[in-house]
Parts: sequence; C-alpha cells; structure tokens
Amino acid sequence: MSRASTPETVSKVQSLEQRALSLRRHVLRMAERVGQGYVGQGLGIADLLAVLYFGEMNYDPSNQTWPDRDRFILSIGHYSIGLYAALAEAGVIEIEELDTYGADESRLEMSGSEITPGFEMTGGSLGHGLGQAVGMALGLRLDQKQARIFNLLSDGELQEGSTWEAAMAASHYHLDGLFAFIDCNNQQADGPPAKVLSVEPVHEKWRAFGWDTQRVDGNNIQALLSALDQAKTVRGKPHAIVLDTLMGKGVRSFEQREKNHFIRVDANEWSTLREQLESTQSDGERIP
Ligand SMILES: Cc1ncc(C[n+]2csc(CCOP(=O)(O)OP(=O)(O)O)c2C)c(N)n1
Ligand SMILES: [Mg+2]
Repeated sequence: MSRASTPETVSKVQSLEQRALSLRRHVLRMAERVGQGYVGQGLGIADLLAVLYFGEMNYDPSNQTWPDRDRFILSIGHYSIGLYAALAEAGVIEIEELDTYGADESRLEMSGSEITPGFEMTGGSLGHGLGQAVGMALGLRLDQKQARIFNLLSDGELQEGSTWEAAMAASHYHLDGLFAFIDCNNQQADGPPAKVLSVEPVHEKWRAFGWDTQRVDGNNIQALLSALDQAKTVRGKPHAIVLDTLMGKGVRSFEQREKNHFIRVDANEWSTLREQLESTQSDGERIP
C-alpha cells in the first residue's frame, strides 16, 4: 500500500480538510462583520494554513516566545485574515476576537503586524519577509536549534528585488530548515501579474536560485502533505513549494470573480456566500 493511501493518511487528510473548512468559515465571519477585506486571499490559502498549523508546525499556542517553536513568517501583511483564522482555530487568540477584524483599536488589522499574538513580523511593505526568514534561520543555526522557518510569499511579491537577494542568500548558506511557499494565485492589486510584470516561470526561477523546488496544487491537502514530505528528505538546500491556488476557493461567487484583490460585499449578500461555502463541502470537489 502506498503511503498516500494508508488509513492514517486518509484520516489525516480528512481532518485537515475539516480544519481548512473551519478556517474558511472564520474568514467569512471576519469579513462579514466589517463588510470587506482580503477575503479571496484568506480562502485561497486556507488549505496551506490548515496543513502547517494542524499537521506540521511545532508550536505552543500558549507561549509565543518558546525558543524552539517553528516560525511562520507572513511576508504579505494583507493575507493576515487567513492567519487570524488559523491562530483562532489553534487557540492562540480567542475566536470572538475575530469579530474585531479591521475595526479601530483592534489587534487584528487588515494588514497584519506584531501586535497580534502569533505574528512574527509586521507586514504591509512587501518584499521583506524572506529576508527576515533568512536572518531567523541563520540565528537558529547559530543557536543550534532544530526549529524551522515557514515563509508565505505571494506572486506579486516576486516583483520585489529584495526577495531575490534573500533567495540567493538562503541557498548560499544552505538553509535547509527554511521552507518558502509562493502563492501563485495569478492576481495582484492591478490584475494578473502577466499584465503587470511577468513572474513566470516561477518554479524555474527558484530552482535557478539553488532551491529545492516543487510546484503543486495549493488547494489540495494531499498534494501539500506530499510536497512537505518530499522537501524534508532534501538536505543542504532551502525548499520552495510553489502553490497554484484559486482566490476565493470554496465560495463560488468569489472563485468566479475576475478581480479579488480586495472584496467589498453588501450586507444582504453574505448569507448566500456562506451557503455557497457549505454547499461546496456537501457537493464534494467542484470543477470551478
Ligand atoms: C513595497 C510595496 N509595494 C507596493 C505595495 C502595494 N500593494 C499592496 S498589495 C499589492 C499586490 C501584491 O501582489 P499579491 O500579493 O500577489 O496580490 P494578491 O494576490 O493578494 O491580489 C501591492 C502592489 C506594498 N504593500 N508594498
Ligand atoms: Mg497574487
């Protein structure tokens, strides 16, 4: 029996799919309260966050400064809605606090920052996450710690030169405890990257920069788990896992929108969107 089909793996995949559904419900709840937000990103990246926070990372929800914790570095502050969902699901913050997303005085800003427990860096200015991730990985090596760094980048963020300086440094220093996930959702604020400043072929670029590189369906839990398993067998190189994802995944109306960078929805539309999320689950996988 292959590893992919053992009963343990099937049950792990199913439980992570349930976690991803919970994260998507949290994302809709947050955005509904305020009527807007980076909903497409939160829904699109829910599968990866479920895999990392509930299947891979070592952390203590009650101690954000545990020196041996694996670090999740969110380069892209506007994806914070997804991370808030994961942190609430993990018990780092209270589920009720999600209702403050984007409100004045809230710790849950639309562009995430270190005022939120569980945030390792302040985002907003794109292109700085990987450099910080490299610095942390080097620091952990000096301290002789086994903790790993997981960095989430976006495809638009690949247009920042600082990302590539950090990529060069990571392979130079053989940082095999560093895992970069590049969310290729094929959108950025002004449209698809191909019309703004082309970034493809993304996986070939990472490979050329000396990284162990894979490209997978970022909305497929099994594919994500297999990619991580594979990456962990490679020593001496940092790992890039390029994700093809669908913005708004799980909510048909969002999946079909041409532009999803920032979403504003009228109060009377949210119940339909919530129903779409629940019906996707009961129908099983739909072809978008
Ligand atoms: C250094 C910097 N330049 C520009 C911006 C403005 N900005 C905010 S989000 C964004 C789009 C980035 O692309 P991506 O993260 O792929 O967008 P998404 O997939 O979320 O639509 C831009 C250009 C910024 N935040 N920081
Ligand atoms: Mg994008």
